[in-house]
Amino acid sequence: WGSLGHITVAYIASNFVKQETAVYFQDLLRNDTEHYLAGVATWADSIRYTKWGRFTKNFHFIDAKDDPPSYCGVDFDRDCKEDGCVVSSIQNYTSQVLDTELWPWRRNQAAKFVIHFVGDIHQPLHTENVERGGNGIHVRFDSSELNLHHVWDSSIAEKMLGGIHRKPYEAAYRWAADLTNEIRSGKYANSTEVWVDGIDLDDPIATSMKWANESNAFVCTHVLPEGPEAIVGQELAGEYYEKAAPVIEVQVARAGYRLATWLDLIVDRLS
Ligand code: DCM
Ligand code: DCM
Ligand code: DCM
Ligand code: ZN
Ligand code: ZN
Repeated sequence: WGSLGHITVAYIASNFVKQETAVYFQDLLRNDTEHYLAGVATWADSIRYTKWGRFTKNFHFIDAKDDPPSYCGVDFDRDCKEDGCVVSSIQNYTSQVLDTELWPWRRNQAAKFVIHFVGDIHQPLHTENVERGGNGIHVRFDSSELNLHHVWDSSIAEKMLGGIHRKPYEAAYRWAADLTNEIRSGKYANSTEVWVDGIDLDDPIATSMKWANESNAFVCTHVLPEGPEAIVGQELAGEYYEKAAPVIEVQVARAGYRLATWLDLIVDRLS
């Protein structure tokens, strides 16, 4: 996701975590405001192009070698690269947050990675190999020439919220409040149990592979419904956008709610 998506996921999570969880992460992240998760949600993107942060560049996605739209599916052994992927990274950095023998700055950094990667795994194109997660597919969106990955990371969400925002934190805060209401008492209220069914802190790989497969299934149905060739050069801000918007919404909502549950499980384990 772009900044808007990540910050929204973080604000949703802060709306659902237990009080003890909020206190714990406010301490670890050294921020006792309501922005303690949102304020670090994009940090992992800010370091990936730096020299010291280069090793994390593959941690944001898993490249499923599937064949959309006829076959979708992620396979950990087939698709997670030697030096890691979003699934192995959720496991690795979760275990670092849980390891109280590590230096606080390491656990602080690990928490920031977990907050970010639980968001990314819910972006369908972060679970797809075709054209580097759609980065190599040129499309149009409200007449701008963009790549398909960017459209799913940012453009669709920005259009949903009425355009590109000068203040992403404020836009994200409001979007998170809306989605929080939908989760608490609106269209997602009956889904939350299923969203966290089987979530298991002792098996982060199985847990996040479930999230990855669910996300990747949208590549066949909504991202590339007619395959990678058919979408090249198409204008996506019309009918395509109308079908994609609810997918973005549910994926951001799920990511936020699951992140809250994951952080609760971490704090339960530590106390
Ligand atoms: N933030 C922002 N705009 C807001 C609220 C928060 O840019 N309306 C950002 C600034 C910091 C982080 O969130 O990166 C923490 O916010 P605060 O300065 O309120 O602790
Ligand atoms: N940090 C780091 N490398 C270090 C020491 C600290 O990446 N050798 C982390 C700690 C925080 C982040 O960088 O997560 C920014 O820290 P601060 O907010 O204290 O500047
Ligand atoms: N990305 C992805 N899958 C890939 C390569 C990249 O999901 N195989 C993502 C990471 C960034 C965006 O695409 O969100 C742009 O990546 P880069 O700048 O590395 O091309
Ligand atoms: Zn992306
Ligand atoms: Zn990312």
